[in-house]
Amino acid sequence: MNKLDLRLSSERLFTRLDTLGAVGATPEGGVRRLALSDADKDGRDLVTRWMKELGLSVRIDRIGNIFGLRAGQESLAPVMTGSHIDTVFNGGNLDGNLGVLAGLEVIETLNEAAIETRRPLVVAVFTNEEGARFQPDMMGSLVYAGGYDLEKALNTADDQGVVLGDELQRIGYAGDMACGEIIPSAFVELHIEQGPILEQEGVTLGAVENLQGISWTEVIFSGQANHAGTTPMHLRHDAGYCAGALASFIHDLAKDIGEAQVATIGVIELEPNIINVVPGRARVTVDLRNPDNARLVEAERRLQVFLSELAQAEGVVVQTKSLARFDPVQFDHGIARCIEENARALGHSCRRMTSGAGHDAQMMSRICPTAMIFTPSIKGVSHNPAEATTPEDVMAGAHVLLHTLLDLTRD
Ligand code: HGY
Ligand code: MN
Ligand code: MN
Repeated sequence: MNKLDLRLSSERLFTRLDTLGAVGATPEGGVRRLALSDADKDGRDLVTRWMKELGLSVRIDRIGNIFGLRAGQESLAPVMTGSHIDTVFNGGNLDGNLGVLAGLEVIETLNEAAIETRRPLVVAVFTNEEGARFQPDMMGSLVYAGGYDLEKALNTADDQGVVLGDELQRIGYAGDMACGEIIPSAFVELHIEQGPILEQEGVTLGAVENLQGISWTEVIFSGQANHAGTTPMHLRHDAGYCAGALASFIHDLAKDIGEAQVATIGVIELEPNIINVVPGRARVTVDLRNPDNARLVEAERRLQVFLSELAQAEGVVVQTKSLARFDPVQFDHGIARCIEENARALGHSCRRMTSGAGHDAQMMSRICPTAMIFTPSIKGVSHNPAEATTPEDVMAGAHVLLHTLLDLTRD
């Protein structure tokens, strides 16, 4: 079969993307489907309905991961694709959704063409990839891959004290399948790049061969709330100042370590958060990433030294808690090459890439050969309602996914 003969339906794929994107739509044109929220439930219900309409048998595991299974001619370990449908607080419509819905479009196209595959195919929807509500991120795939204790995950509380396991029960996705029951022969995830490289270089697709290390830390500064007018500067124990000093420090730290090091203060919460009160307490989150683990460890070490010196100087108590720590990951070279070859056979430019973002694929690489396909992000923007990719690039990625999955089912 000539690869160009088998065509996915862009109309179906974009209709599904738009329909799912309307679930949890925000006034700013973004999407808010925080993990295990009502909107996430509605999104899950929609996707599982589509899976059943496509004749997939749907299984749900104990952390709420969803699997749509298409039988193969032989009962072998399946080839798996998929991603996530939970979002950040005001995210875009492609992050995660593209990987899940392109997987369903592949299934529908194979059904229409009455193509049976040697190996079964599975489309997965992993729970809580974003970690926006419950940490760590990539939680569902991490538990699935045996990297995180299921009970610990089920007992995780969000910042309102709501427990993950209770939410799974409430939305009806506390499944009975054991986590890790289906060990795929290979896992391939289609995802938007969420960065500027492909667009800047004018390259259509990325064959992702590795993914950087991630370190999430929660920092609590406990000082002394006091009057903003009567408290002399030398008598203050100002948690608000400490939060600001930390933000400035990690910005400079990233520049000092250089190259691929990135550092982000995503959350600063001050108490009592009143104009005329010196903050007595501050909660700050630090996101450090580097593809080189030794440099990431160095960044973490320097952060801790800075915090203890700051505590000393300002007379505040500092508590830190690791929210996530993942080493850099190498993907499967053979699958990355297969992605590249399919891209070129379909007439698309393609380059090897490192992923700056975390993905479910990084967890699945713990249990099976894994790689990713990236499509460009316009202006490199993501985790933002402005997140976008041209329809041509979306379809280029989806067709490379189709043929890469077909190749892998023949192995
Ligand atoms: O944090 C990440 O990189 C992913 O979007 N969860
Ligand atoms: Mn994602
Ligand atoms: Mn994301």
